Amino acid sequence: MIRTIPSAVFAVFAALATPLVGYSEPSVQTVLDGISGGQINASADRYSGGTFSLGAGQSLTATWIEAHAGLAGTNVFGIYDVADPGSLITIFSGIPATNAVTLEGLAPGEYGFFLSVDPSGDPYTVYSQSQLNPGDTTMAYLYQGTAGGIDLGTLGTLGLEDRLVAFEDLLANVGSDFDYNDLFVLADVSGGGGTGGISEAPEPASILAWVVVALAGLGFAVRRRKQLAAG
Ligand SMILES: [Ca+2]
Ligand SMILES: [Ca+2]
Repeated sequence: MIRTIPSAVFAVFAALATPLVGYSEPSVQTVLDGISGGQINASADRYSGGTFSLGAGQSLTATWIEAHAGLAGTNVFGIYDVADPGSLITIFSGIPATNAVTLEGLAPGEYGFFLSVDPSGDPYTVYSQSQLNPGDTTMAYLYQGTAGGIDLGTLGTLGLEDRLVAFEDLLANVGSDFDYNDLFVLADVSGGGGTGGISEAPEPASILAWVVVALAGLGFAVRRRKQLAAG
């Protein structure tokens, strides 16, 4: 199923995605304030890396929020099975035309986020599990929601099982500024048997069974959250 993103919403993201030369980049806190209305503290609430869980029958809707990086146009974002970090599932390549993508049919288990970066013809991939990065460097801040859910407006609701991811794209050896505002993505876990996606044990299963079943608009994502909250 393909849904059309409401034009007004798309216009907002298109504006955010426009490269601006010489502008002053917003801090992680500024971005989070814009997303959550001040409900998330960039420092106190953050996890320095981490993962998320998918239970049986649960789906993941990833929403590309904004990026503040010179390489935003070529950075590749996705997820990987913690049991097999070499197997990457690409979700967004560069600045996507469609901001929200839903993945269904993923094997239950523990997943991490990756960002593939090519700063100078020497590409690399960094992971939300810091121990997978050179020098165990934290390259992603993760923000978890609450049982009641943090209202993120048009983006939906950040529940316990969901993650808001803030990536740093550059490693130290290529001149990183470690501002962690290079890409923001909301990972919204929904559906399934109401396990919350938290307690499922990691499973060494193949992730080959996944399929992209929908390119969902933001309205769709919001409805999914409301259904989950109601259920
Ligand atoms: Ca940046
Ligand atoms: Ca950066």
